[in-house]
Amino acid sequence: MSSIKLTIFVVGPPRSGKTALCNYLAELSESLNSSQYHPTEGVRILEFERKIVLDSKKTNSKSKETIVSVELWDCSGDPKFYPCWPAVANTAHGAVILFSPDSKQEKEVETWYNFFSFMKDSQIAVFAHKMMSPSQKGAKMKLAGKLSKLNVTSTTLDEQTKAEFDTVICNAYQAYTENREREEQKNGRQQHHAPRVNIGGLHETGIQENDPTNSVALDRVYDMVQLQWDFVQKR
Ligand SMILES: Nc1nc2c(ncn2[C@@H]2O[C@H](COP(=O)(O)OP(=O)(O)OP(=O)(O)O)[C@@H](O)[C@H]2O)c(=O)[nH]1
Ligand SMILES: [Mg+2]
Repeated sequence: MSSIKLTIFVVGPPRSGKTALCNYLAELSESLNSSQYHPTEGVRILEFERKIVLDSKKTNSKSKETIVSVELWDCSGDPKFYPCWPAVANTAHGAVILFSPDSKQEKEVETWYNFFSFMKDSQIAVFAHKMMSPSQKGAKMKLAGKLSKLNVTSTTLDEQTKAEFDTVICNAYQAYTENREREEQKNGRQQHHAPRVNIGGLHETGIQENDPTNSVALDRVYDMVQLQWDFVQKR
């Protein structure tokens, strides 16, 4: 059992296949048999573990294989929820932006990309998702303008997509450990201040894994999201 839990957001336009992808990654096979469309209301959170292989040069660690707990946020693509995302997006360690390559959705992709602008580009994967197996699956493509610096992978529901997802987890893990090391150094310099709970900036708090304040902070984030959704739905 890993002591590290990474929060990964799966976002993108409505009906692009986010829920189907999340169910596939979490191996919820029963729900894969349903072809009915049920729009996600707000967010669903799925928890599972993935075994990843870390680049030992990047992590300064001897062990190459590690198991991480993943908290996957399957977000609604409906724009009515846009006002909620700034309040919670910065609890993410990584993000997958999914869109349908047959529709003109670059504007939506850019909107979602902007919610995660605090991250390195390596922590964000963009999947051009096809419901039917694309002829060139796994192929890299490019978007225009500001998004041209991002690698876009052509995906469908298959093992190759799981491997692309694992790359996001590895990059998220690396960013997480770098952040933690930086915080530890800073805390060392500041003569060990007590961990601070800072909603909307968990990664900058110096909170340790298994620290109960961490889950208290998360509970408060969830409460805040609930309040925001209630507000949006009443409008
Ligand atoms: N056959 C097949 N159907 C898919 C695939 N991905 C999605 N679908 C179907 O497409 C429809 C929409 O998929 P969802 O995964 O619910 O879309 P979503 O992006 O979560 O949509 P919102 O929650 O509204 O944002 C559903 O009927 C799914 O069953 C896929 O890879 N293969
Ligand atoms: Mg959905």
